[in-house]
Amino acid sequence: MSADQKPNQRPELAALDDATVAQALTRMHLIRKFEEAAEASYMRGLIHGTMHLSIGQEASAVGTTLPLEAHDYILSTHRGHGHCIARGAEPRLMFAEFFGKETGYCKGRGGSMHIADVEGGNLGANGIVGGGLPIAVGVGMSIKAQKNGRVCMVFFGDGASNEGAFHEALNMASIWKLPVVFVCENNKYGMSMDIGRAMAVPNVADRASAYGMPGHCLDGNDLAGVAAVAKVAIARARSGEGPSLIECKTYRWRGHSKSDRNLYRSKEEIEEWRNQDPIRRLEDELKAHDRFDAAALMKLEEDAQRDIDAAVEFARACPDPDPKDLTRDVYAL
Ligand SMILES: Cc1ncc(C[n+]2csc(CCOP(=O)(O)OP(=O)(O)O)c2C)c(N)n1
Repeated sequence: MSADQKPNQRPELAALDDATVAQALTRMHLIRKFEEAAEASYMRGLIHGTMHLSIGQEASAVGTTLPLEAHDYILSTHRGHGHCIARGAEPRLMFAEFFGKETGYCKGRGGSMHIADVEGGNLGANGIVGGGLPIAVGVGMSIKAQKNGRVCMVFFGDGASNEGAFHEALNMASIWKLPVVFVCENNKYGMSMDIGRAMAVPNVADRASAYGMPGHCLDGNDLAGVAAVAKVAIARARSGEGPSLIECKTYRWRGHSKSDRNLYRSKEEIEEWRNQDPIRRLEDELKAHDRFDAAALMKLEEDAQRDIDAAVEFARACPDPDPKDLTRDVYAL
């Protein structure tokens, strides 16, 4: 039976065929397992510095990128592992980057916050909050000048939307009708700052009207709903009508970074959002409509876990960079 023949499904879910849903679910599992393995690696002293996990935000990363085409671009943030995987990055090359190995996406020189895979359409993550926004405007200008029909999707947080770069980027992208999709992952906090104390309007998406573009405020834990709206925004960008602003309301289950003691939010709040787990929500809906049975869903999860375990082993076994190559890719103009 094809997806659109299944009874009583929301149109957003019915629009996704089984192969697409399986791919989306696989990527959501890969993100979750990647983050869990990253956390475990940190605890075992395998990586240094810090990292920012996006457990709980999987539907936003996967749903928004699902309608992108292979030649489209994304730009990511400090909380970017999920965006890379959603765009199809190979976890073993990501772990190699994470562990600072020569085989990583950026030869181990970038680490967690600077994974780029230009050939795969990922123009890079960014440790500067809001840093991707003006870059997206530049990419949009380049796409427009080259008339190559591509789209650039840029991710940022609710905190970043209070920066000047956000407002300048949206304004310029709009007046020049650039093919950019702005995706705000509103996880309620910028470090420890609750969004209610940082913004004068209730929704980031409300700001779109000031820049003459559509603003979509979404349940960011609903994969199918996010994908449906992203599809509309991507089509608008590709057809030359200009940018859109999508706000995915979601939540990070973990602290901001490894130094976060989580003193600014309650256990009850965290528990409430854990009950809206985007992966389980999708699985429950698929089961309710007899699209996948429990065994098929379990297999997708187990396969993802196996891939992540193998990725960690691959990366651990890779050689460290040779100190004599320290300045190899350093240049000055
Ligand atoms: C320009 C800039 N200012 C401050 C910081 C320190 N900083 C890192 S992450 C962060 C919070 C970002 O919050 P948000 O944009 O909501 O993203 P989230 O961490 O919630 O995903 C801050 C203030 C930074 N990296 N860059």
